[in-house]
Amino acid sequence: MKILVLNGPNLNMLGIREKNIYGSGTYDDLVRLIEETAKENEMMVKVYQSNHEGALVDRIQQAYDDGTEGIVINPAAYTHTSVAILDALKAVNLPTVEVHLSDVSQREDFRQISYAGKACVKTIMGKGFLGYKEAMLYLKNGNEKEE
Ligand code: CA2
Repeated sequence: MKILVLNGPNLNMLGIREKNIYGSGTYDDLVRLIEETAKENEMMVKVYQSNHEGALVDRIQQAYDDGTEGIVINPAAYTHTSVAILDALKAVNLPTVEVHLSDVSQREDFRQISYAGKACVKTIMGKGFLGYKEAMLYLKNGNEKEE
């Protein structure tokens, strides 16, 4: 299975600040976990991070015709603002899992809306880096691993 993992703005700063919220692992540590998970589960993965909304939209559109079979996305702050990312996810119509490192449901009011989440088959939050692993396994196996 070929999947795309997308990360939005500031996630490249992981492990540098706000460790109390996002943990002490760096972005490189996260990419390593994603690549190891892919290898262990015979998946092909591309990982992409951008601080730019349009670049994320472009990468989602690219997934439409490059053989991608599923998307894991943490749109970061664009989660709560971006109709463009929502529309791109709807346009490509690939199974997509939304991941958040923190439990956004317990945070500020402005984080309570997720536009991207409206196009996702599942949302995983508050599990740190392991949320990405769970999302990848969900795309591969569906609910099977969750019981
Ligand atoms: O919990 C998540 O994964 C979030 O998507 C992270 C976003 C936030 O805007 C969402 O509401 C929830 C922020 C990512 C910023 O990451 C930083 C990493 C290090 C230092 C500062 C920010």
